[in-house]
Amino acid sequence: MFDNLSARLKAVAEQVRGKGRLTEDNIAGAVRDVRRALIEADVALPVVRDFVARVQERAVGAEVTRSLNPGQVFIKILHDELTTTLGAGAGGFELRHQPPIVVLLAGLQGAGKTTTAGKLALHLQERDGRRVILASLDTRRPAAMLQLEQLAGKAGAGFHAATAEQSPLQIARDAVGEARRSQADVLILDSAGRTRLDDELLTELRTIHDEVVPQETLFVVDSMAGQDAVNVAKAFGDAVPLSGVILTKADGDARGGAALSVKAVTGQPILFLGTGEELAGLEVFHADRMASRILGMGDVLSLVEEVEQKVDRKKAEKLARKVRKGKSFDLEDLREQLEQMLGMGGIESLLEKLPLPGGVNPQQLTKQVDEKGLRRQIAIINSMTPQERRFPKTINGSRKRRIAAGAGLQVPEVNRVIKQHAQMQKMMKKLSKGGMKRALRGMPGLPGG
Ligand SMILES: Nc1nc2c(ncn2[C@@H]2O[C@H](COP(=O)(O)OP(=O)(O)OP(=O)(O)O)[C@@H](O)[C@H]2O)c(=O)[nH]1
Ligand SMILES: [Mg+2]
Repeated sequence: MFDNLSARLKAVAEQVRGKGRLTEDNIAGAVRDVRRALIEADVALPVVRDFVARVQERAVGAEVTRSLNPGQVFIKILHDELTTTLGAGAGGFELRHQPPIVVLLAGLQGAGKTTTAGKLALHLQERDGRRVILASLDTRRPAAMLQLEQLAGKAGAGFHAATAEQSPLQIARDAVGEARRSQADVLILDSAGRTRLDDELLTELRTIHDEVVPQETLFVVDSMAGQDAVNVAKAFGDAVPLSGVILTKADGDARGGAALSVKAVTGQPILFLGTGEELAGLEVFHADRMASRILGMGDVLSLVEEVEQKVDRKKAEKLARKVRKGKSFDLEDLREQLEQMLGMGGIESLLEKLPLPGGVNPQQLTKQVDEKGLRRQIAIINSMTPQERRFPKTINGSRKRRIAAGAGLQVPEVNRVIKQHAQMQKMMKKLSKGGMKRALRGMPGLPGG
């Protein structure tokens, strides 16, 4: 998401940075480029108008022209305004209400409600240690209940069983009863979607809402919806009081129009981003971090959090201890590191959060890191005996041929793994003398990078 907008805004920022002084003339040019970039990103027109007016006002004001470094000030203004437009404040939601907290998900058909219900359940259980029950109010699509039940199983959450003969209202009522009886912390209600916005859907939603009075009514919207999201959001917001937005499919190549428009229209912040089809594909949304990412300033905070979540902390600490004690880093350790890199999945999503220099495209970088390569290296290490992994020096020519054959690869690839390991071992030795502990905490060595 935001790839194109990001490239355009970075280019504007670059231009402004190049100017020794800002005049009203070149500010006007930059502001015009910003407007064009937003329109191309399919941001709703009123939002574009507001945004540009605020940037213009601040840029021609003393803020920029009198400062020593106008380029940086201009970027800061863009950053501030992007943050405001995306909805300042931290994402996620409050869990301070009296349990069971009822969360109602609403949105168009295919927006990602059911998937998001599963993701939220996993998130709440794993990150916040809450006990979650899922219930499907979708009595129209035959497979809908089964879909949610399976996701509940994967997420390790409870599931409220119902039948398609019951009314959505009845199911919602029963589910609240079950959540109370079983002392669940959170009940997530997944509602039915519709291809077109119709009154029947909205009336049903309002009835359910009025009956169960959820603490959170979240509008789930596909980021590909662009500024169309505005009309849909309005209609849903008129029917029920929304308390937040979840933007799905942010991993796709959406231009970002929905993300930048939806806060202005609903008045409610984006709380989470859906970033993939799997249950782990959910990120807490932070407007300021996203603004930094768009402007190429990197989102190092999110990166650190992601790595911390995905890396097996115990293993990382074990390795840190081992290296600290001066024990050698063997091929078993290398394999663990490679496996963790694979486990992090979507290396692209990590790269996107790094402050890469202008013109560097995370997608291209990802191609160079290729996961197949990682898998091949792991296969080679798997093909070794435990003894060989512990003492790589014993691996002679005939052993190399055996290892290569075992992995279905060539000897030069075995050599590469052994050489890479030797280099890492050297680096680890150096580190073990210096401030090793901090370097390794929560961060796997990135071999071969
Ligand atoms: N890439 C990607 N795909 C997603 C994401 N969220 C949902 N999907 C996919 O979008 C499709 C629709 O998702 P559902 O969760 O069934 O959508 P829904 O809103 O429940 O649909 P209805 O119940 O039919 O209204 C599925 O193929 C999901 O895998 C996401 O964040 N990223
Ligand atoms: Mg669904």
